[in-house]
Amino acid sequence: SVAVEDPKFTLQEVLDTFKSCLSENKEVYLEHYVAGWLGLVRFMNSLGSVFSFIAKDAVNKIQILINHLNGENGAHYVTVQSMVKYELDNQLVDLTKRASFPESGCRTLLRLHRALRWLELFLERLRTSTEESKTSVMCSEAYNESLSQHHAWIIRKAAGTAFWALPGRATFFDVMNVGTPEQVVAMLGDALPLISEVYQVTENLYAQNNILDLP
Ligand code: 1PZ
Repeated sequence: SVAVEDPKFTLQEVLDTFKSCLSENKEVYLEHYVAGWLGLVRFMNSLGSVFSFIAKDAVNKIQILINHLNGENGAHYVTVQSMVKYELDNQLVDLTKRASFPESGCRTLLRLHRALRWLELFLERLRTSTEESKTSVMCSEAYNESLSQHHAWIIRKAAGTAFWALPGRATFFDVMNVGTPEQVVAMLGDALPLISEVYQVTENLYAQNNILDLP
């Protein structure tokens, strides 16, 4: 597991990455956003192989964004704001159906953005849960309230099946590697407003540009 490879790996570090995402004038740095996601994927992989099909899709999308960042137009991809402007101004986004630009930064990031909302809802449930709470229930409730609305039936079915393989609350807290349950709850209380702000800034940007439904 990740915890064995890197004894310093904790979910706190991952969530802290999202802290560095926002610039003073509330722009979202793509480099840090991507780094935050890579950390989440590492965490997800440490939960077991059942989640690897989910992690694989996330990794594909992270890689697409890294390629944009490292590409010849990388300077336009420094922030999510500059990315959206650059791709829209230059007609590099498929707006109605997937055709010429299946790997636009805008449509790719939108998928991670929607998943971030799931994460926010799930972690908030975890934060306010009790010892008796079931992670699978918290996870599927959060999913049904967010990401599932964007998924086809077959994906929803597969996701629902994977949720039942989630470790219980106590194990989940251990894997986070943050400390006692009380410390986990406190950490989540600190981290969630930051994730929420990154989500909201991105959501507003996409809404203003009318690109919340990119195919
Ligand atoms: C800790 C437990 C993990 C539960 C994760 C809950 C989310 C379930 C999502 C199931 C996604 C299944 C695989 C691929 C789906 C893709 O079709 C979609 C749309 O992309 P497109 O087809 O349009 O290119 N991909 C996504 O919605 C992105 C999903 C990313 C999931 C990341 C989960 C983050 C986990 C963090 C762990 C703490």
